[in-house]
Amino acid sequence: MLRLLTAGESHGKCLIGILEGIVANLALSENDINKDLERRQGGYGRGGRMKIEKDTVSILSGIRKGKTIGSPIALQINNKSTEFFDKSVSKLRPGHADLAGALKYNTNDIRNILERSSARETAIRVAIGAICKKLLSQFKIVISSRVVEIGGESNKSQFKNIIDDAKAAKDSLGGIFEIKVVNLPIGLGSHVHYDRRLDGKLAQALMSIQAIKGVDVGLGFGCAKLLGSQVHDEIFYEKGRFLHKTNNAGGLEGGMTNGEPIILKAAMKPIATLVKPLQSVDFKSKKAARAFVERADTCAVEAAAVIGEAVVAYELANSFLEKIGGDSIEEVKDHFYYSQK
Ligand code: EPS
Repeated sequence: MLRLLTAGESHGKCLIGILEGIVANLALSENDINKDLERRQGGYGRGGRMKIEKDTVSILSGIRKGKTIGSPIALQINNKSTEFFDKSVSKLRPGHADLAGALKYNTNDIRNILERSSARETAIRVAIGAICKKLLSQFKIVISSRVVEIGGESNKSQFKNIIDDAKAAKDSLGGIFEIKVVNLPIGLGSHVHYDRRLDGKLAQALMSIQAIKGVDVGLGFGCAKLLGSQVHDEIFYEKGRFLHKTNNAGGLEGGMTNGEPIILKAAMKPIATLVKPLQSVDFKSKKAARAFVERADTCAVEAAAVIGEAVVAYELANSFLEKIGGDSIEEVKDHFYYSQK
């Protein structure tokens, strides 16, 4: 079983992650992680911050001679942009954690809230996810993502144009991304108790990404419009194995993997910091004010897709280790091949 804790503020010194429960003897380098960190920083529509940061990870513990040793893996990503950390903020930003966070944590300084609620935190979750992907790749399990829609537009050739238009209007855009996972064994997760259902865990993981407002599994909301005969995937037995020829269930039935690819979609709201700020209130004076703005991305759906891969990787690695078990990669492989006979 895996455990994970992250710490760090957007403009503080660094982001920290500790991943506990990764088996011993898994080959792992900083480069395995840096590839995904670079992908997360990309995508058309990012703002000035991504020109400042060049995220690379330091592995502080858990690795010797290029392999995991079974102990907790501690990771660090340094922030370059730390210049705002001591500057106070009082103008609430609609769509952010600012209002509820300031009331809840009893502060007049919105920066106490915005620093941790920022999506900057996802850099360390992507680093953790890269380790989980490396583990899953030993079993040919591959996680990929694609952007499906930006601002309601699904024609990929138009993405750049509509992002340019939103930027020119000092506005922002959201969209939809899809996560696909192939080669999963049957039976990860369980139907026996609500908190063991894998679809629920994956939905929570995706919803935990900043700005995600909806998650679909397979046909998702589309199921509700159709007849049962149009939705449920018929079962076949061919060449010694059970299979489905359609995948409306998105690879998950009864809270368990059913052997087909997992297909998940997540809807991201437009970036909440607007360069042309919305009407709001100054938290200290209670007077009407325009929302606070320092810097902002126009659109970050491509980055969110990479983050989606990472949070799904963590949940799947956890469910995989729970089912297959073992303390070293050799032991997990033995258990896995035995379980697949
Ligand atoms: C974010 C605001 C922006 C984004 C940031 C998330 O940062 P800044 O205020 O420093 O310009 O760039 O995302 C990242 C730093 C990142 O690494 O993805 C926010 O308010 O959530």
